[in-house]
Amino acid sequence: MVTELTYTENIFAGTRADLLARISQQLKPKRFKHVQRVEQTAIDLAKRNDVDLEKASIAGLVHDYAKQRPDADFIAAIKQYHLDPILLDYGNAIWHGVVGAELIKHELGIYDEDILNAVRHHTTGAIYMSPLEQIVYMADYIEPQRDFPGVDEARQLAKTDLAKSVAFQAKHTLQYLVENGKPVYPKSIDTYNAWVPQYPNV
Ligand code: DGI
Ligand code: FE
Ligand code: FE
Repeated sequence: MVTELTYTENIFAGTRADLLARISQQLKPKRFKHVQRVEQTAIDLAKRNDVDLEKASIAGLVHDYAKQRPDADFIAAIKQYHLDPILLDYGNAIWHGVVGAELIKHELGIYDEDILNAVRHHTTGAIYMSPLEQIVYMADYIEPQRDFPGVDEARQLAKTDLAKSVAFQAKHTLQYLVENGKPVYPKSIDTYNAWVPQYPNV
């Protein structure tokens, strides 16, 4: 069952349908469906963790807003908004969250810092993540179409112990990056150190 929240908090200047229309202009159909599944998963986790449902809905819907933007848009935004120039050494995988949050702020007029941080941190995690940030990080990882070894364990953990599930994702994603010889963004290592040793058996 799809939850279509009625927005009342004025976080976004429009209805949920208005927000969906803005996002659908940015994303191909497959990615647009993904963000709607992440929204629904985030709402479910928000209910379980007493987190604001409207924020979960908006954060889930916008988390990949910038995923299909050309590299030039991100490079321009890194310079225009004086973001850390180290970002220039990375690519879309890191930019669409960290830099995407600035595009969401300026293009969609969403200024809620908890939502913006949830977008900024949805790929790499962070040392500190609010409950909303943890929810978006996990919802993206476990939405119903995700299929990888361990996803069912991640889904179970996310429902019962959100912080422990964050540790699970941080550990397994770092393991995946190392095993595949991918560059590791330093903040991904910070996330690992901050979350995993508390749960050594995840
Ligand atoms: O945008 P999505 O595909 O929905 O999901 P995402 O934003 O969580 O991106 C997932 C990908 O990002 C996944 O293939 C792992 C990759 N990733 C996560 N941390 C890092 C990373 N890639 C690199 N190169 N470095 C990282 O630290
Ligand atoms: Fe993403
Ligand atoms: Fe995503």
